[in-house]
Amino acid sequence: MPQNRAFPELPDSPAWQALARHRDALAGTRTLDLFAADPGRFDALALTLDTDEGPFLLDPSKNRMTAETFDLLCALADEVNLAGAIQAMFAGVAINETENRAAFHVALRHLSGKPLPSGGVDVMPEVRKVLDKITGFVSAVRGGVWLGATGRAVTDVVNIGIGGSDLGPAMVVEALGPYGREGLSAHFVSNVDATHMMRVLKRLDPETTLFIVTSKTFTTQETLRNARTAREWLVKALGEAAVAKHFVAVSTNAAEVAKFGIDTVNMFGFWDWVGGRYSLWSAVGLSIALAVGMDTFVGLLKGGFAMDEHFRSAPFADNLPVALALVGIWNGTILGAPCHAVLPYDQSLARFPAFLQQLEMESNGKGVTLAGLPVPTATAPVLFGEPGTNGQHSFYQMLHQGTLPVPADFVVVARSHHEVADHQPMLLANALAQTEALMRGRTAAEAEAEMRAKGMDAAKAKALAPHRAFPGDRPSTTILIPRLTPETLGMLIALYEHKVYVQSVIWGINAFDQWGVELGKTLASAILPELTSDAPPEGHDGSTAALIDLVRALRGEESAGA
Ligand code: G6Q
Repeated sequence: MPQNRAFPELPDSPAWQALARHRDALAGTRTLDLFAADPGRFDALALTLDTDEGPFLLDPSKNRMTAETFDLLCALADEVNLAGAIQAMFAGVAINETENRAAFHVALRHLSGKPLPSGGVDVMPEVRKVLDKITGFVSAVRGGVWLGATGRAVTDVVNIGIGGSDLGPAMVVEALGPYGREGLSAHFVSNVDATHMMRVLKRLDPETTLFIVTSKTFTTQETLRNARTAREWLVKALGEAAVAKHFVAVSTNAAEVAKFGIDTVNMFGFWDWVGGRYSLWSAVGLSIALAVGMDTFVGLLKGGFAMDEHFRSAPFADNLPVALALVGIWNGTILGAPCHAVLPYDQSLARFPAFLQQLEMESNGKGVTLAGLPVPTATAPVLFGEPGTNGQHSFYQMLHQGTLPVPADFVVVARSHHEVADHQPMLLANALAQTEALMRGRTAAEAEAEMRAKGMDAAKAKALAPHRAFPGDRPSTTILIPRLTPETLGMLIALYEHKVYVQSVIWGINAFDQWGVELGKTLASAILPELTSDAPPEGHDGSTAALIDLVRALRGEESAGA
């Protein structure tokens, strides 16, 4: 971390204050020195979880932290009763307090066969009923039994949804690409910008296309607009009667599904205790199951379940989600890093950072505690990322030499589904080298000596040295996955879900609501009719009123000229 930044003030509790003192004591220490002082550092700090493919490993040792740091962070977890919060989650307690409901996504992948009650009612029979319905439907579609209105089998599935009803399934379908089947493609349309829909429809044949309208509420403006456009496209080609064979719904709102014109026999339900961004494990994952098959979808659930069992039972010191969360608290809240990069070294995980943007920033981008008071610490950092090695040729410059500290998670996959020539060793070498370079850095003297050794004249080498120096000591965590399978992907997603929950408990905030998305929606509803009206826009600030006028004028010119 750049050393010239002032550390944030921390709350006045014993655990936070102990961490503040520890932080000050560690301030002059470099992570590399910690390795030099303790040859057993990696073994002491790295955590693993067994999988069929080999160990799933979390290595936090390249963060400026010691075993004592973790002990103090665990004391903080005890101070906020994290153990009780984890228990509450698995007991189906209404931990989403502002909406008075459970956040019970763990039930969706609870494969033990045992009951899992929430509010005294075992939810598993309902969960299994929907899973059975999905299994039957997937088998009918993939087996060519479910046919379109003209008797042809489905070749393309289009998920129409947005936010939590899009990002998870889209990310997983891409991640599990190697498990997909020739002849059945999944597409995702989310943006209300017609360009998104049109680009997808252009490639499709209505006779062989199945639309899944995925919306928990079935009132989401963007999704309903897109669904109507898709419906019009289909009806134009095949007639009204075709809708029944080409549209299914995933929702909790049967009345609105019926109103849209989808027979609720073809609706796959879920429950209010499934939050949008935690819903890919539910019927919201129908597009996943169709794209990669039911066995693969169940494999994903198994991976999530394995991480759940670990999370609820492992002591904090050995607990991967807890450790990942504590590293984030240390780097962000305690050392003051405002950003966080997630860098998957696997092209299949290209959408993982986008998925995490929602998971982390919508869950924990909050400024008010559960008690309605201002949060006294920093909460969710700005999260961004791109797959390596592409990111290296883009924004890594800032990670290495910028003035803002950016702790990073390197998600590294050892064995590829495409072991072609030496692509994979090259990818892996880059991943490991980046983590090493970020920590090690290079002094100006080293840079100068290197240039001199290559024959550069002394004055030029001296002048260039500050530009070619790297401060180093930039924190990173490596998550090493043996191979990206349904199970290990499920583990990875659940790892981050639980990380987010742990952090929310430490910050005292609700990870499961998203009131911050409401205001913009309300104002958009007010502006929409104004864009097509002649009346002067009312009740807006000067900028918004002028922009409304200008947009009207520009669009008027456009239609006049069309
Ligand atoms: C996720 C959010 C949000 C939601 C979308 C779509 O946690 O709640 O992203 O998923 O707004 O909502 P619907 O599924 O109701 O259309």
